[in-house]
Amino acid sequence: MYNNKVNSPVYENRGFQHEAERPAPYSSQYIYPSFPQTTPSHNVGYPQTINTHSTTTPGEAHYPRQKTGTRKCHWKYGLCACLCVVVTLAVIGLLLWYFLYYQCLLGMSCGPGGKCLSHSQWCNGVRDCSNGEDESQCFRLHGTSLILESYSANKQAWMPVCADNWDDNYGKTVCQQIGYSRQDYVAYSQISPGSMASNGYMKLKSGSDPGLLLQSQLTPSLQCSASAVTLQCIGCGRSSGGPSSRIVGGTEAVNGAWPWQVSLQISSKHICGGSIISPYWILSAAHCFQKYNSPSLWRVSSGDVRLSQIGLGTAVERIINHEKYDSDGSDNDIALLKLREPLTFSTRVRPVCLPNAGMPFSAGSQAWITGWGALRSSGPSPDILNQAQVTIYSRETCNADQVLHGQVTKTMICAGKLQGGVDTCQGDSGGPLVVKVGDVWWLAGDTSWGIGCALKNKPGVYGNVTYFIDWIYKQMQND
Ligand code: 4AZ
Repeated sequence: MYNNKVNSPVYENRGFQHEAERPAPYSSQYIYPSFPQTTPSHNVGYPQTINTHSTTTPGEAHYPRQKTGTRKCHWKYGLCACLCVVVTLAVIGLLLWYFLYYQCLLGMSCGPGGKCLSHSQWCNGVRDCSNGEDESQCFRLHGTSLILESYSANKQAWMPVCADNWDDNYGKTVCQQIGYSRQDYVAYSQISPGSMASNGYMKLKSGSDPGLLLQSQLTPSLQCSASAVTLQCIGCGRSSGGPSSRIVGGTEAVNGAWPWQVSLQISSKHICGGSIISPYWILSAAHCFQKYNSPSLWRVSSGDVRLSQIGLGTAVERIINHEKYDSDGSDNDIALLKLREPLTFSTRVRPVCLPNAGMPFSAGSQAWITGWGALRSSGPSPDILNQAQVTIYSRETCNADQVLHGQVTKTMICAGKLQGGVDTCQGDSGGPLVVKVGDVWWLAGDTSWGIGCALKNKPGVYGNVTYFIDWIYKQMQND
C-alpha cells in the first residue's frame, strides 16, 4: 500500500541565489564609490591636470576653494542635492509601497497577492475583497459549549456575542454564514462566558437592518444582561449503542454506534472511509481521490455496519481535494465530497461534530477509529465495520526518531498504541478518528497513512481536522 512508506521530507529552497547571479558583496565599487580627484596637483608637485568632465574653466578648476568659484558652482550643488532628495524619496516611496501594499506587511490581502486591506477592514460589514473573503469568516463557535464568537474589527479579537435581543433568525443567519444551511439549524441558548468575556461582548445594535451583514450590526460592549449566545448549527455527534469495546486489534461495531461512518465505493466495491458532517457533505482523505477523481465514479453508502447490506448509496456531485495536498509527504490529506442529494438522517445516519476553535485534542486523550479496512497488513477486509480505541500522542512523541522520525507535520496527528497491535490499515483511509466529550463525539482526524499496520512504535497518522476547520467551512460556504 502506498502509505507504507518512509517519506523523505521535501525541503523548499526559496532564498538561495546562485553565486554567478549574485553581486559580489565586497566588490570595491559598492563600498568605495570613485570620487573625482580634487587634490590640487600643484600641491604635490605634479603637472596640473584639467578636468575634462567639468564645464568650469581650467583656471577656476585650479582654485576651487576661492570665493568666486564657490558662488558660480552653487546652483550645481543645489541641483545635485535636490536630485538626491527626489531619488531618496522615490526609493523610500517604492519600498513603502512594496512592503505596506504589495507585501501587505501591516494588513491582510484578499487571497495571495490580492488587494491589501488594513486589519480594521476585515469583518467590518463591508465587502472589500471582490469575492467577499474579508467578510466570509467572521463568526465561529468556541469549545465544546459552542459559544458563538464574532471577530471585532475594532478590537481585532474574537469576542463572545451577547444574547440581548438575540433570536433564532439571527442564529440561522450566523449558521448559514459559517457554512451550514438554515434547515440544519437546531437552537440557540445562553451561557455565562466566564473569562472569555474579559474584553467584553459583541452586542446587537438596536433597530438593526436585516438587509445588512450581521457583523455590521454588532458592536463591542462591556455590558450584557443576558450572557453569551451558544449555537447548535446542526444536531451532531450523538451515537446510539456506543462502542462495545477489527480494524487491526478491534471489535465489530453495531448499527447506530458510528452513524457518521460511510463507505466510499466504486462499482459497489469499498475503497475508502469517510464521515458525514452535514446532509450534503462527507469528509474524507485527499489520497483516496488521486487516481479516481471523477465524482461520477463514486457513491457514498451509509446506514449499516455490514457492507453486504449497505446498499447502493448516494451519487457524488463534487470532490474537493485540499489544494495543498502533497502526495509525497501526505501533508494536507483531506477532501470533501458534496452529495447530489442530501442524506436523510436517522439513528443510523447522522453527522459527527466538527471541532471548534479552542479544542485541542490533547496528548493522552482516548479516541476511537472505525472502518472496513484490512484486519492485518495486506490481509482481508471484513464485511462488518470494525472499531478500536487508541491514544492520541503529542507531536513530539510521534516525531521521535524511533517512532515516525519527524514526518508528522502540523496538518497531521498521530494515534494508536505504541506497544503495537491496534491500528487502522488499508481501506480505513478517509474514515474517522473521533473523541467523546460528555455525550458528544467530535471528529479529530481522518485516516491518512502509516508505516505498516499496528507495528510497535508505528502509530497511525490522521489528518488534523482542527487545523483544517477554516478550510472546511470555506468550502461548505461555496455552494
Ligand atoms: C491505508 O493504506 C492505511 N496504520 C491507512 C492507515 C494506516 C496504514 C495504511 C495506518 O489506507
